[in-house]
Amino acid sequence: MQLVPLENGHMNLYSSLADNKKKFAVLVDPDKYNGTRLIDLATMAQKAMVSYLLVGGSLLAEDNLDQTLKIIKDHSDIPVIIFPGDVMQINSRADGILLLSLISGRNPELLIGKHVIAAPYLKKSGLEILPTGYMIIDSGRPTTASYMSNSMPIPHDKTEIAVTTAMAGEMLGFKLIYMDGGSGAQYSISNTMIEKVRENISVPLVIGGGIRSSKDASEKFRAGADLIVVGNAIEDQPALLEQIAAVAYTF
Ligand code: 1GP
Repeated sequence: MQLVPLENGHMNLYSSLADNKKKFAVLVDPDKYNGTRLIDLATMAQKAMVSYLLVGGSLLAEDNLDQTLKIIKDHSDIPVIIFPGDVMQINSRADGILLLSLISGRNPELLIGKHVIAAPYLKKSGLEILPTGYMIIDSGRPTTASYMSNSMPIPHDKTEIAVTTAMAGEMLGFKLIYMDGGSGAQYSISNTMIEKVRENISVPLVIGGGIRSSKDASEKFRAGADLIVVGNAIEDQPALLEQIAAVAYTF
């Protein structure tokens, strides 16, 4: 993948995200990968030409983010995007950060409060900021994301709520819409919901949570996802990484 370097040396992630090609990101939870396991993952991701590595988590119990980013950067040149669960997860070793506003919820801290606290640090970080309308969709069981956000997810079958929320997010100026079942979701977001949201917005659509096979990934791409994010299934079965990367390149 060809990325355009910016003046500050970081890559222009948004242009790559919006180029209408299907993308695949592996979610790296710093609590779950370290040492050889992380090196193996970075090496495998490099070989399979994974589009991005997303690093972060709704709750990090270990203080491993910096070391995780360092190891990844030492072993691959895949663009790294922070997927922050908190303002503490800002780190200049990455290339960019999803600046998430939880538009599915009504918790003001996650809509704007944390962003005000983070803004000066983000400005200094040199990270490319990706303003993201983040939507948690109920996917069968409470997840860390749904619990930690202190907000109610959009019900799995309420497609019209997802559509109108995503539309409002785009109108408010978010550059990406990320619909997430949450890490470890029981089932992934329905293809119908993805199709309808895709029909009604024009910014890139990110889908994650509960994707456990290349067949699942393929269905989500076909329904209209531009970027698929997979975490848990690859932690359990690393070989899936190559299979899903291959699927993304068939579109
Ligand atoms: C969670 O979308 C990501 O925020 C990935 O979820 O770990 O279930 O793949 P999984």
